[in-house]
Order: sequence, then structure tokens, then C-alpha cells
Amino acid sequence: MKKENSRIKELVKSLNPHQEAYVNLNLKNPRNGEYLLAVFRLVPGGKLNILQAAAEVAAESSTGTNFKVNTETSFSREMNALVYQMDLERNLVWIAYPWRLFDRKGNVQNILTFIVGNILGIKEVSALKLLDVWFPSAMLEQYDGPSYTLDDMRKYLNVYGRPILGTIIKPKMGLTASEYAEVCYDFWAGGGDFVKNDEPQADQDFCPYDKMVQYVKKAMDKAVRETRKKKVHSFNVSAADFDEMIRRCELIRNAGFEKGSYAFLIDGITAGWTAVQTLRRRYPDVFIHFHRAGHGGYTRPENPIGFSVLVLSKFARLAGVSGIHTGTAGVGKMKGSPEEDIVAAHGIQYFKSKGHFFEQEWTKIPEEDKDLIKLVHEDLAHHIILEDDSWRGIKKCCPIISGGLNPTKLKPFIEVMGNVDFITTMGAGVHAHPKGTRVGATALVQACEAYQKGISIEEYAKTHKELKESIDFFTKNKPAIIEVEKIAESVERN
Ligand code: CAP
Ligand code: MG
Ligand code: MG
Repeated sequence: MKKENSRIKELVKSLNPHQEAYVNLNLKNPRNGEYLLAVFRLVPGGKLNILQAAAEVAAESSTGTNFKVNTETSFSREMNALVYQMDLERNLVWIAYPWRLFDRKGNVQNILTFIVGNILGIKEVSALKLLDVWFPSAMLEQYDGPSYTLDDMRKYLNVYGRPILGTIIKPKMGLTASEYAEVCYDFWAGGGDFVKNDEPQADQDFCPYDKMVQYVKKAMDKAVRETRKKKVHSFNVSAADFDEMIRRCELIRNAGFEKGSYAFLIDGITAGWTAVQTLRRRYPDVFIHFHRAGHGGYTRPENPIGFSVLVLSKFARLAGVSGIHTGTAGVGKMKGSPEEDIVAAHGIQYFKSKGHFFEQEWTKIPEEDKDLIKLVHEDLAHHIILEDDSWRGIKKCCPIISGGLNPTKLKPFIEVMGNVDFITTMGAGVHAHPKGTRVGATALVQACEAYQKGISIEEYAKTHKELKESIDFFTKNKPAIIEVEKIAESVERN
């Protein structure tokens, strides 16, 4: 430690006046409510040392540029982001952003333009990855957070104590509207709860949007009638412009779906955060489903430049989405790990959650608001839960677990996740079943029943042929299962 301190002293001496204005390694109480805190892994790219590079990052991501300018004022200097901590061993730098920098009334797009904007392109870094962020309660008051949550969907579906079982219609693209709706019906009739459009579904000429909506409604009505169970469809409303996005939302809302039976899916990375927050603010009574297609460019573990799955997920909760894909922790087909994906999932599920570097309390009540905190405790003590107590904090956001999953991976994933409070969507895992979608859905339901009864799927499959056929089909290449068990074990060990 002593060595590190003397090294840091040298680094501080190496700063020029411009850089000095963006470093304060003696910052008193960075958690005083004035700052959004961020931790980056930073490897300098050019001639600068890590502290000089960190100062340039803090400058470029707050008030500065690459030279000290004469137009600075004493107030503008108060808005400087500050490097306030370092870990030279791990190439980590902590930066405090005065959150008054950001657009008022809660704008996630603006924050990300600051803290993962230009700096991802500056020459002075060869690695710059935003690993975790911390929001002070006073700042959270400006943000919507989720409105319609998984709890509301559970109430609508009357599904408790297990994951919501979903699918994505496959092939990803190319079905006509009626063919698409047929597959929806088959999944729902087979016992599934939730169907989503795939991430590129839009208004393709072979599957006109309005026809798709109409036929899905017919399919849903039929399935609800026959199964006497409620169903949900998540419609992709991503579009070229907001007018068209809203038009698609209104088309769905005017197609006769009852409240709770539809969700709006948005490709949040490619459509953008303004689209995400527009949906959240326009439709507080609808489940807003954030699909993260494209996130890999920022989040893949081998990418030195970008941000973590945890950071993406925390901003999605801040923006107010009801659910976001958080990955299968390596159990499915996408790159991921428990350390990344499960931390992200827990980070958006709970009121208080441990991230990679920060413990986040999603309360909107600033620490110093002692009377209000006392009042809240009294309320809770007498179990007076106000109908809408979102003023207290940012509501939960639901992990959506998808990507290469099939019924044989449900239990192993739940063991890695540690809870069942999520939606899972399986595409090939249902539609590749040798007997088709309806049976594929039943196999998924049976795998979940087995889990709930504490019976292995192999045992349960002895009396449930749909599941048996699914297991035979999806485990014909054994290694997949062993790999999953290895992941589950590794989580146990940690
Ligand atoms: C899954 C999926 C989802 C991915 C997204 C796909 O299909 O529909 O978009 O899960 O990944 O298109 O691949 P399968 P993530 O179930 O057939 O794999 O959830 O990691 O964002
Ligand atoms: Mg997809
Ligand atoms: Mg307040």
C-alpha cells in the first residue's frame, strides 16, 4: 500500500494545471448526494500516465476539452468531474460527476452522452470500460424508474412462485402475419404465458404490422378461451421515428387487447434512450420491454472499451423500463458469466443491491431526510403500503432471460440466478422441439413443474412424454449439460 501511495504522489505531481482541475484524491465524502459516481477500468493509450489520462477522461466527460480554456468561470469549475480514487493494481479509476451537470427532469440519454460518450473515442486511452455507477438518492428523485412491473404482470397472469414462461416466435423473420399468429396460438395453447416479437420484427411487407396485431389478438382470444388462462404478447414498437412508434403503440391499444395483455418491446440500443423514456412516460400502464440487441459492442467481456451489463441494466431501471434482457450467465448461447449477468439481474431486482463496486439503494429519500425516513419506517412497520409508493423509491425492474435456452437449462439457470422472479423466453428451445411449438411449450411448462416439485427433469420425464422428447432432443450433444452444471458449481463456489 505504501508503494502505491508514493506512486500516486508522483502521478499527482505529473499533472499539468488543466488536468489538476479534474482530480481531487482527497474529495470529502463523494457520497454526499451531489455526485453520480463511476468506476472505470482505464489503460492509458498514448504518452500519458494513468492519472493524466483519467484527468483527461474526467475533463472530456464533464466540462472540459484537451486544453484549459480562458472562458472557464468559477461556477463552471464547480461542475468539473473529479477523479477521486485509484487502484493502480487493477487499473481502476473512480470519477465523481456533479449530477447537476445532467439535463434536469431525468434524461438517461444525456448522462450517457457525458459518461460513455466522446471519452470512448479519445486517443489517450487504449482501454476504458465503465464497470459500475452509483446514483445518490437526491438524484433518483428526478428519474421515473419503472411504473408497470413484473408484479403487475404476475397479478394479471395470476402466476406466482415461478418464472413467467415465454417464447420468441421463430424463424426470426419471414412468417406471414397469420403464420406468426398461429405459432403464438400454439405456444399459448401448449401452456406458455408470454410471447414476444423478435428484435427485428417491424412492418415488413410479408408481415404487415396491423395484420400481425390483428391476428395475434385472434390467436390470444382463442388461447385464452381454451386454456382459461390470461396471456401476454410483447409487441416490438421500435420504428424509424417517434410518430410511427406511437402509431404502432396506439394500433395495439385500439386492437381490443385488455390492459396487461400486451407489452411494448423497444430495441433500446438501436432505437435509443429517448425512445425508451418516451414509451415509459407515455404508457405508464404498460410493461416496457427493453431488448438490448447491439449491447455486445459495449459489454462483451473481451471488449476493452464500453460499459458493463450491470451499467446498462441500472440505466434501464433508472429510465423506467419494466424489464431488460440481462443474459443467461453463460448457460445459453450468448457470451456471459454469473459475475456479469447475475450481478446485473440482482442489481435491478432488489431495492438494495451490491454491484461490482457500489452498493446501490434505489430509494428516492435522501439520507438527510430523517423525518421522511422515520415516516416510511412507521408505514412499513404498520404495513401501510401506499397504493403507489413509488415516491419512496425506484421500483423493481425484471430480468428477461433469453438466448439459447431450452427446458433442460431452466433449472440450472434458476440455480445460478437464485430466484424465480424473472421472465424467460426460449425461441429454438420451444420451436425446435421434434413435435413442434405446442408440445415444445408443454415441455417447458413441465420442466418448470418439475423444478417446483423438486423433481429432476429426467425423473419427471418418465411420466411426461413432451418433456422426455425435449430432453432427448436438446441433450443429444451431452457436453451442453455438463457445461451448465460446471457454471452452476462455479457459482456455488463463489
Ligand atoms: C433468443 C433471441 C433473443 C436473444 C437476445 C435471439 O432466441 O430471440 O433476441 O436471447 O439475447 O434472437 O437470439 P433463442 P439476450 O431463444 O432462439 O436463442 O437475451 O442475451 O439479450
Ligand atoms: Mg431475438
Ligand atoms: Mg423528495
